[in-house]
Amino acid sequence: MASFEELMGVIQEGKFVETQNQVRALLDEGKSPNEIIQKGIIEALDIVGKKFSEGECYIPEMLVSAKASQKGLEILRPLLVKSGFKPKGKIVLGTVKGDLHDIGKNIVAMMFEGAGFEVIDLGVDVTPEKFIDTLKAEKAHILAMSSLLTTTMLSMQNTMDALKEAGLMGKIKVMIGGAPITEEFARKIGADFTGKDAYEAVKQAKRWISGSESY
Ligand code: B1M
Repeated sequence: MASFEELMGVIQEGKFVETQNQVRALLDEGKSPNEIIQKGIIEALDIVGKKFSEGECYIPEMLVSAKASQKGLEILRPLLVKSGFKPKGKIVLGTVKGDLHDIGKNIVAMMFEGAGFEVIDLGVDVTPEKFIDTLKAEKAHILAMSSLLTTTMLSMQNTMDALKEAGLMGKIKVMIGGAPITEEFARKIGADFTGKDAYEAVKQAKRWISGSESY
């Protein structure tokens, strides 16, 4: 029988096949993709992160756990991303310059897509220039930036400065997120919203696009 504890265990051990087997088994038992992400994948990575802070594990271990999580997410992706309906709005998304963490960003991307948005995912280590060029070329509605490191939060500030210079400030909505991001920081750099998780991010994007909040 599968359990969230089992899934967390195999992610921490970096076992790819077992991770996928546990995810499949949990789905078979009726667990939702969201529940599996929250109670299995994110919890497991939190433990790995704590161990890393306390010197109980090192980067290679963190990396294989991240890879195992991605293997699990591969199975959940098609279930989260429905297709065949008209996109509600266009979102340019990426992890900011200097930052290579992409698991949270990928979950946010899947949830946006599942909610009917068209997502242009620029990947990781995205420069302000790349964000701005893509926003212009794609005539996007929302800029969504992710950062997991306190050091790369500055790249968000730099992207906001580039947005102002490009004359796009106020014309598109800006959402930022990632573990170190606070509402205070978002206000300080002039972002419109900070999503504490993927669910919050989608809820806010829907509000903007539906016009229920000024846009
Ligand atoms: Co890194 N790492 N890491 N790491 N890593 C953290 C972030 C850290 C907290 C670990 C720790 O010390 N406890 C720490 C940061 C400390 C700090 O800055 N305060 C850290 C460090 C220090 C580093 C390195 C500097 C280590 C080194 O080299 N010495 C290095 C930096 C590399 C770089 O980016 N330049 C590094 C490297 C790595 C790996 C490559 C090994 C790997 C990443 C692999 C990958 O992403 N492909 C890794 C991992 C796995 C982690 C931890 C363990 C897990 C991150 C994760 O994926 N969490 C992490 C510890 C932790 O977070 N507990 C840690 C799960 C994910 C679903 O959550 O991304 O927060 P998260 O996303 C959430 C929300 O934040 C939100 O929604 C998501 C889903 O609910 N969200 C948004 C995210 N983006 C959003 C955007 C939105 C809205 C919501 O709108 C746009």
